[in-house]
Amino acid sequence: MTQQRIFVLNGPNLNLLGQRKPEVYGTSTLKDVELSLRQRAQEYGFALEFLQTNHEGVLVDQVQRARAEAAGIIINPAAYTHTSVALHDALEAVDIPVVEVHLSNIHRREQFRHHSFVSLQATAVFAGAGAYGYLLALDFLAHHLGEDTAS
Ligand code: CA2
Repeated sequence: MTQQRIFVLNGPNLNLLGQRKPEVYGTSTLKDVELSLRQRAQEYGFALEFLQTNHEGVLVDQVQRARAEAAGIIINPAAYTHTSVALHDALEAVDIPVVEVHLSNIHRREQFRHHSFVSLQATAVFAGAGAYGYLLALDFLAHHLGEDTAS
């Protein structure tokens, strides 16, 4: 049986994770996040595609790819969360579960971060759990997709 593929998409500036603003975003680097996700994905038997980009169009392209190639999407769209109708529209066209992740609790922050275009299309949202939110997202997908066999 071919492994189910999960796309993990990260938006602008998340490559800086662990280098600045630890009081807001924690001390884990994006590489740390990727490694812990890969370990957990292996336990579930998922194949993981992990990407960070600073470009909105690249995120849209990857969401369109995921339509055909993935069983689920985990996405931290970073600042595009609050601005991108293009991402909203791309996600609207996918039939697979979409889990939105934010390291910080966007609802405790500035007003402009309270609205998410992505949440309108998300199956589930995790915000404020730090890097652990990505693992929660994967656990949720495993449960949602009926693959919850990790010990
Ligand atoms: O809390 C989150 O995960 C965010 O998606 C992070 C975005 C922010 O625009 C969203 O409102 C909430 C910012 C990502 C930038 O990450 C940095 C990490 C370290 C240093 C500077 C930026």
